[in-house]
Amino acid sequence: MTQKFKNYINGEWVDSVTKETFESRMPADWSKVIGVFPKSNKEDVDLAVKAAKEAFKSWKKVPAAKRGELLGKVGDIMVKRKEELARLMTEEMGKIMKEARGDTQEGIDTAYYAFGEGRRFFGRTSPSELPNKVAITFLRPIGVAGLITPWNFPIAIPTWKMFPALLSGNTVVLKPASDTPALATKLVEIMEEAGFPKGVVNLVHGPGGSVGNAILEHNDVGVVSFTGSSEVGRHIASVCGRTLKKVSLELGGKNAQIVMDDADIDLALDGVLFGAFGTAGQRCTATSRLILHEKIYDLFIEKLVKRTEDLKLGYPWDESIDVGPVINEASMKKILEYVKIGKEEGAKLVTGGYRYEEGVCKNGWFVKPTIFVDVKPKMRIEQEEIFGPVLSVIKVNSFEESIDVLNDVEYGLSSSIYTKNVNLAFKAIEDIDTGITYVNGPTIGAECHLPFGGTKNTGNGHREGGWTVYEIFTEQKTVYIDYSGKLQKAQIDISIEK
Ligand code: UN1
Repeated sequence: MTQKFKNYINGEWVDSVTKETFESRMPADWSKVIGVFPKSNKEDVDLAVKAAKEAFKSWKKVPAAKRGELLGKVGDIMVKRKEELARLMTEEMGKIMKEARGDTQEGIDTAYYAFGEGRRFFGRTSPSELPNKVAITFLRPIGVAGLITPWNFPIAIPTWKMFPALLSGNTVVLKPASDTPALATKLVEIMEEAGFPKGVVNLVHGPGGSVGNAILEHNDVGVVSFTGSSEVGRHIASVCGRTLKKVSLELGGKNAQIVMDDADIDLALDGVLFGAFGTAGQRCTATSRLILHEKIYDLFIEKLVKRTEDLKLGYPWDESIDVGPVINEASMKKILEYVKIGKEEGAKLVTGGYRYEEGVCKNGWFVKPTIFVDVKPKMRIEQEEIFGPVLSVIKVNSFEESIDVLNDVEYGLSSSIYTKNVNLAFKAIEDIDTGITYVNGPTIGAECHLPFGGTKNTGNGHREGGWTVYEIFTEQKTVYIDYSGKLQKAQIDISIEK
């Protein structure tokens, strides 16, 4: 019997108003249905926002330390259910078991960070420019937060947004990706078990076109946070511009790893294999370009191709597997379309480049890890986000050229340089225009307590993670307290009393 899932609105598990449904299936074996979910629309969003708006009245009054304690409890439950969540993630999203545990761990880390933040939800104090007067700032919640999350980190990213939003005193309406609704439901079940008051956390399943847009257009939603493509991000920003909502966007990437001629080659190889083919290349932070110094180019490629061909594809819940499927058929087709484009552009395909259908992989969306060499800057495969296991290798003859090539894309999320030369490492840190730079590490693997986000078309200037995500979900209140007992005029009473 196929499991039927529901929306969570005002503390109740409910069907959508229309009673329409959609399915979630396994990318590793498309014949298997994970469950059936409500295909919601604007009316469901209206109910969720109404509940969230009502709940906000009392939730904002709960002390931040107490809100944090609930999130700490969420972390504790996630620790207990880590294996179960990870296993479900291999089934519903398709990342391999080790990475699925990592994704869940990132959610646990985010919960405990928020727990701690509850006791250091600090404002500032400042002397006034006038005597006998002081100024204080407080962090305050915004109201209802509309959160639209992707499928590639189906536990971690909803926690990145929900936990700081809630700790800050907002209530939330979560619209998770339609490819991973069961995982979002499990997370909300855990939050229900932890004991959030009704209406504080709401979950509405369904398509971006109806549910997502209804959230963006709703007058009672005060802040929106979205992770996904730059194309959708532009649309979200324009609606939020028109409706004057605060909006935080985490969008595309075209991340590169540079390997200089003095680098530890085997270390750089381990890095690019993990960065390019981990999560089947479906991370915003994935390494999709490898920029090699000409002196090590041939040797590096020879070793890389061999190591890539050794990667094992199969069911992601099988612990011996290195690469799982991509998320769905449309995604696989898009990736294979880019392979075609790469060949037409004159890049040289040295391994992979096709759908892999051997053994257990026959019923899933598997793409053999793919490498193009002799890729030239400005080729489409070098510029556009592919979101799959496809790596473009570019040859350069100097450090300066490697930085120019790295920077010459519309995105600026993550980057990496392998070198033993400390001067080059620091120059790279200074000259690379991305939000994140790794030295002697791959482009993936950001930690939850540090700012996460990118420059240029990767976003609109906000940073999730760490302390910076709290800037997204709060308003500043500035308070002036005058204890002089007389009218003092700022900017006018400027003379110093003798
Ligand atoms: C993403 O792909 O949107 O840095 C998030 C990493 C992970 C998060 C990726 N911790 O690779």
